[in-house]
Amino acid sequence: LDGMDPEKIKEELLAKYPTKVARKRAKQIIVNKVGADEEVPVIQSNVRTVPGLISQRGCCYAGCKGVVLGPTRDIVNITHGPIGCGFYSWLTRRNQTDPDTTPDGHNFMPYCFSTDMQDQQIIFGGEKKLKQAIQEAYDNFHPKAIAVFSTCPVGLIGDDVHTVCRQMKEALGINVFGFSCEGYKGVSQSAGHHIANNQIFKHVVGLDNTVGDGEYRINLLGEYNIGGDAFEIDRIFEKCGITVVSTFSGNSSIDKFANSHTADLNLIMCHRSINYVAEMMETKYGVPWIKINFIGAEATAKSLRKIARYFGEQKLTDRVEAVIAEELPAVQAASAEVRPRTEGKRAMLFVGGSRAHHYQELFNELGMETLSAGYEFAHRDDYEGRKVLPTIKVDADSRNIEELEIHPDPERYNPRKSEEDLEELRASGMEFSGYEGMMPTMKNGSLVIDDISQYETETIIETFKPDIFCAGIKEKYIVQKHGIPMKQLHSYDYGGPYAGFKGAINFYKEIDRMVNSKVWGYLKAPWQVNPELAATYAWE
Ligand code: CFM
Ligand code: HCA
Repeated sequence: LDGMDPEKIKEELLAKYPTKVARKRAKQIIVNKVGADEEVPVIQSNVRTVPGLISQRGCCYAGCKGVVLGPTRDIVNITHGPIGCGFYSWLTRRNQTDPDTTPDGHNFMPYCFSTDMQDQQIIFGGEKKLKQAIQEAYDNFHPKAIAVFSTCPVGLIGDDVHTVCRQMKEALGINVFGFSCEGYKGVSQSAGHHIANNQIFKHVVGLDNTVGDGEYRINLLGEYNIGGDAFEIDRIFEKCGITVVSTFSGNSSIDKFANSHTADLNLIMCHRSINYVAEMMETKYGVPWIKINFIGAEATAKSLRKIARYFGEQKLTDRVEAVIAEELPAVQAASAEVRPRTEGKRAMLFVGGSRAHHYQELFNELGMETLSAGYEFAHRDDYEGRKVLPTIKVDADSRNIEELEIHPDPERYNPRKSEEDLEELRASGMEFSGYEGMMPTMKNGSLVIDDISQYETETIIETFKPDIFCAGIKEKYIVQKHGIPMKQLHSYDYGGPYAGFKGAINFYKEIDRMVNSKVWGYLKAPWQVNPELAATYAWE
């Protein structure tokens, strides 16, 4: 941290807050310290934001409708609520799709479906209008499935979306299911992920038992095809001879969800948003899961090797090694080209629930250090790693995993390796339910900040003057006005893909361009040019 004392900086960050707020934030602003056996300090997370602090977070509805179900191309996703919720969750996430991969060519993503709730429905109830909307969507599009997402007013007025969905399912003869993902539930998007996972598991997974072709059949969980990332990952899988049964949920389709329990293995990329599906699929169908990461060329190679190790066949191992050997030279040439210009630069990352960690891989490959990072809504396990028990049972609206029945035909639908095989893999250092958190991989003294506020963002920018700051659209212009380049790691600023080998090359070029642009140095606020204006703009 350039010789600055991180504890002092933490003190300075807290000094402006009232005592009670400072006490709370102190538990969420942590100076990292990695001890023996990857022991790291406890960080408070997944707690309510203090009212008045300007947070980066979104809502439960965003996590359910936007994040988990949004990238599914052939479900008609109807927002039950006032039009704004539907409009602002309409394609802003840049989850790409390839309609050619659905036999009937269905792609409803370019549409924004909403019941457009008015005063009338708020006062007299919205169930009738919801029924009409489902009917109208069916008549116009003839989809295989319709999903309904509840916004805040639905919970407040007590519309029973689940009964409406059940009735319409019977009437139309297609799958219709609802989500009680009212925006106010929980403390962030995270509650919405959980609700989405539960319902998709309950209403869709397991409906089609056909075991398809492919020697190494996997599901890719927690990858959402932002900026086309999934297309690059698909390219790599195809070269390796690995068959993707279903994704959850980049470029996904309802039929593939329904068949996903027949896969041999679940790969989890964004653990935060999808771990619940993995846990439930393991309990009910015996599909084990491992954590992988395709952000970063090294991480991609490591993940491919991990998959090969799970299947334990020389043929796959050889193929994976051949693919890595074929892909890496171009990546290494690209990093050698930019590294003299990026080496030693400093980054800060404040994003969601997994990218603030995963993208540190790519910065490492550029020789850049991450001074400070944090998630918007992740839980302690995402920060502290395998030392912390998964938080599956403590989230909002949890389904009790112990209540899940095991599939009646385990011979056919239980692809789990024998306990002895799994034990052997574990003994060879292979993790199953364990995974790495952000803090054990970060340097001592780096500042880890959960649910960072706008005030804290501005303060650490002024203190450290990082070479690049990564976050979302709400932070973008504040950061740029400080004369610091800002890269959106949600939407990729309309670039990408950044996953896999080709993605890494794209990212190197982009970051090189950004951290070496002279334009930021020319940026001066009016009061920096004319000091007499300072009084006019003063705010304290
Ligand atoms: Fe997972 Fe995501 Fe993320 Fe996430 Fe998100 Fe996203 Fe994100 Mo925005 S599922 S936690 S809720 S990786 S939408 S694709 S970019 S905040 S870091
Ligand atoms: C969400 C979606 C979001 C927002 C991104 C941003 C995304 O949280 O509802 O703030 O720029 O990735 O699109 O995380």
